[in-house]
Amino acid sequence: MTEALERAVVPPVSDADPFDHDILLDPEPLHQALREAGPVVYLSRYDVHALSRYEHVHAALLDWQHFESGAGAGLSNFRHEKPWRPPSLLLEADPPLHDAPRRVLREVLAPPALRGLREGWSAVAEETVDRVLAAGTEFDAFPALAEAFPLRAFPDVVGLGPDGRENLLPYGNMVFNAFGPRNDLVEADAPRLAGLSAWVNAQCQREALREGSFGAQIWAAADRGDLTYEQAPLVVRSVLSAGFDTTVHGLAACLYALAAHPVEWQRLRERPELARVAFDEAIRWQSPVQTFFRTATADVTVAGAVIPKGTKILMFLGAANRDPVRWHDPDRFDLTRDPSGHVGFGMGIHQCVGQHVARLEAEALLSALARRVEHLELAGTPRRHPNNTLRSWTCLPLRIRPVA
Ligand code: PQP
Repeated sequence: MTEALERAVVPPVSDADPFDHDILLDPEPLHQALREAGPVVYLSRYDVHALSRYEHVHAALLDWQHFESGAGAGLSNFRHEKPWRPPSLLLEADPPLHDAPRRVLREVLAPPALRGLREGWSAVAEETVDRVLAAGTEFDAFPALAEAFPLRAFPDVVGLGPDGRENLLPYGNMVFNAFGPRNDLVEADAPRLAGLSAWVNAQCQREALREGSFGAQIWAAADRGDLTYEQAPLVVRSVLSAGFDTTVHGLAACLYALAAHPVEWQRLRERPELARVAFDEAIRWQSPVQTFFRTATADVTVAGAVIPKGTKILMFLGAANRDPVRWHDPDRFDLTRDPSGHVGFGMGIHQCVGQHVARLEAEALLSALARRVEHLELAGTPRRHPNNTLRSWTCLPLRIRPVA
């Protein structure tokens, strides 16, 4: 035996199903068990290796040369299985193909490009909060705030017409289920797949997008030769796939965190400039995007364990974001900590290109709420909705005391 083989570590095996409903609804016990079992755990049900400690998730996200996205960011391996739709030029691509679409979208969604949105979004947020307050002191914040605000703020900016916007969230829900195994959640989406895809694909066409909008700017990049005309609609599709459910459930996570921690709500009211920290801490604490896969481009050794070439690696972002080795008192939602470095937006070349949009939405909504609401608390048990990737919500009952 060679020395290298003698030193190879055989990773522990788990038959847990991370995509089981009960685990999707309450993933922390599995996360803890996986982190404690070892840096690499073999998940026998899916024939994949899992990473759940911060150090190893972080390192894998940075190492795109060994952990590729081009074979799909879900369980399905695009080298062997036909993807359910043409692969994303951003999420499901590697350099060099990834570079041009990424550069174009980064410029469209960059902080300077978003500056002009702040005032309008603050007004939309105030109006959204006012409507809620007019209706009483107890309400379901999931539809009334977490869904309502992004759907009022972002579709116009993307350039969508008025019709069919009710398809946005179901389409995203389907996209995020599709990264998981072909389980009951994917089956449940199947009847709507063709209809939702047809609507989304139609909105990606140049004629469907308002002049000057983000969508139009993506097409203008094709006019400049920064993208091909075949690529432009797919980059718009990425915005439609990624831009709605993510912020809806991210905002829901943030509202839940603040309602469940009244002391932190007071802190935010006293220092409204903490809105962005509150959002990032909520992203760390809840990890709205729970998991993504990569594929090994070679036999890759992680902490002594060999992950065979061509196999999938499941990265538990939510587990890394609560790794006690990286975070002090990780289960605590705490506005006095510095949450930067969390992997809730990923890390490395695929790190969320929409994160500035998400933060601006959160800042607008939280600021409007903090100005008008003195006290915030849960008025009942929040309900989650299982999704193979997104930590999703369906009901978030809140009780508030408005500012006198
Ligand atoms: C979490 C891109 C990004 C964004 C796509 C696509 C879909 C989802 C996401 C995941 N995503 N934040 O279709 O290009």
